[in-house]
Amino acid sequence: MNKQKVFNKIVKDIKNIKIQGARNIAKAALKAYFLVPGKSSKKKLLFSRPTEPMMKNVLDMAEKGISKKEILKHFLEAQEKINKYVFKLIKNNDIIFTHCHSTNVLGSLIYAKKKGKKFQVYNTETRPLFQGRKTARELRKAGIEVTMFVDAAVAFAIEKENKKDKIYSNKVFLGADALLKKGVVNKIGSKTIAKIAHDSKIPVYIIADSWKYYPKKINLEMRDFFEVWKKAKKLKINIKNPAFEFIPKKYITKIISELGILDYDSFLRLKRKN
Ligand code: RUB
Repeated sequence: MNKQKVFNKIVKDIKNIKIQGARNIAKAALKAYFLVPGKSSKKKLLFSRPTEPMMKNVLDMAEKGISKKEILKHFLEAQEKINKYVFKLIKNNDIIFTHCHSTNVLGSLIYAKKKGKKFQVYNTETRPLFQGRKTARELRKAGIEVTMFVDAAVAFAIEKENKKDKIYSNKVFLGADALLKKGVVNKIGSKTIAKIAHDSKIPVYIIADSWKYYPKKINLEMRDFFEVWKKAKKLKINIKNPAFEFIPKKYITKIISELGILDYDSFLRLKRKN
């Protein structure tokens, strides 16, 4: 395949969520950009998923002449630091609740398991595209006990009330697509999860590479109806399929990035200083 064809395939795979999650998207976009550099390539890539500031941040760096190797090195080093911070947070017998598929979350859970922590994970299916299945598979492959819930069972899995058998989660780990001034953006469903956890006094940790920070407003992607129900159009039924939502910082206990385990405002202060 020539370079342009590979570039087009990467754009298509990002758009169709074959390549998903902020870090995988940023890495793939970087690969595509170095195959076919230039303003129009950057525009096409950014258009493929409009709620991915880390993709924008790395493409800006590439445009300024920072090498691919240097950028990729950051991802690796950031994850190693995140793993060590998350390790400190996980206690034996924890039940950690997560949503969608986040490489920052998964990487740190797998690291903790390898280093001997004993915990289990509750996760959601993450409709309509079932990224939760990918999460469950990867966790199982690493030997972690996983229990999956339909998205509508979030309160059941998290709330403490009436749970004599103690099956509720005691920590929530969410990834992020964008780290904004007033909170974070992550997969649709994340706000409900964070609110329920907050109301039940269960800590909500955002686990994310700090390069997802973005000081401006971003658009929240609205995806096609057919991902939810192909027949809807024929039946004249409207479908709304928002991909992401905003989680206000009042629901966030701490953010864990390569900069440390910080409350959200301290993270912002540090990020601005950088
Ligand atoms: C993925 C998603 C992930 C973040 C973080 O959504 O919401 O939690 O992107 O991922 P989608 P990572 O499947 O629609 O891309 O930690 O891998 O950067």
